[in-house]
Amino acid sequence: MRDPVSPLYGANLSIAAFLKQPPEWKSSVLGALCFSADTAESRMLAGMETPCMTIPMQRLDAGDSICEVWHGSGLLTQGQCGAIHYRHDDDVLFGVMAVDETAFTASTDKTPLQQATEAAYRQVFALLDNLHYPYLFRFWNYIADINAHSFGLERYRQFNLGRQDAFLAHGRDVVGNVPAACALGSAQGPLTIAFLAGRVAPLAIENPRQVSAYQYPQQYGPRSPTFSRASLVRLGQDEVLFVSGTASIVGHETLHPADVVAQTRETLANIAAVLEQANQQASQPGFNLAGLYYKVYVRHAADLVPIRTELERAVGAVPHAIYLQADVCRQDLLVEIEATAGHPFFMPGKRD
Ligand code: 3EB
Repeated sequence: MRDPVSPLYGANLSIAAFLKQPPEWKSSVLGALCFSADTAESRMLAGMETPCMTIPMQRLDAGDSICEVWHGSGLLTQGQCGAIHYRHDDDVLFGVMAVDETAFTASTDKTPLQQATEAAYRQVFALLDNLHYPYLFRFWNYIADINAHSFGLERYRQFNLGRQDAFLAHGRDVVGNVPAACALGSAQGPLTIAFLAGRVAPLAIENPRQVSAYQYPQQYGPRSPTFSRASLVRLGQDEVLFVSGTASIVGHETLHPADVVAQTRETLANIAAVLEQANQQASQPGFNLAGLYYKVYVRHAADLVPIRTELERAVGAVPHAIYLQADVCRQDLLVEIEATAGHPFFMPGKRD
């Protein structure tokens, strides 16, 4: 079970189990990201007071739906501001938003998705400025048809334009001190964004094997993606590490196109390198592959078994991992893996 003094911790459980938790348990929930919900579950989640984001991605390793639930501590306050639903305690704020890009019309210089992204991120930054949670720990980004091209540009690249413009508009750093993130493609649905922010600055961690994403060259799009490889957050005695979506990229290039096993190995070598950097900065170094809670985004469902086999081999045990079918933000990437570490996760009843 968790350390009872931990001010921020997560839990992974099915949506059915989440909905059935007692009120005392739910009262400390800041919010949740829910995957593989059926129609009835989506309706129930939408009716909850807690900010819950549903992402239309199929879970591959089990029939169950899955919720990543973040708990805070003490008195929680919730609210709604524009498209954002949020809940916070004294230290941490969790927010979710869904933005329909069809509400925007293409202008001469900005595509609808770019405008939707910029508007969404500007709303996040304005809210965090107003409520005094200025430091972003982590973003989750889900974009329909992420690899499709429109207006002469891949949609992920349109997203990167809007995201960076919002950072710049709010005077935020676009290199160095930037949050951890992931960006995945779903088959349909609005632009969906979740975030965790707080009142202490996290440490942004980079990977010496990789060019920082915010320094990717122009060949990957007119604007570089604005994220760090990981963020290390110190909250009281606890340290929580958010490892961004990680893929088979060395330097700035995709390695092992069309080889899912080699891509998974390279991805895990990247995560191991990020952990090594984190351990150099952590007050309690001890992050390791076996201690992570993984979310594995698999482009082709048929690749589940080889990816899972490689992850188990690298971890040396059965990892805490959830596998979801998703598109990854470069056409040649077959897998992307994100993770959380610290001692932040526990499972009510069972592990994973
Ligand atoms: C990469 O390393 C893979 O645009 O927010 C991973 C994590 C990736 C976050 C983002 C993109 C993002 O470039 C893709």
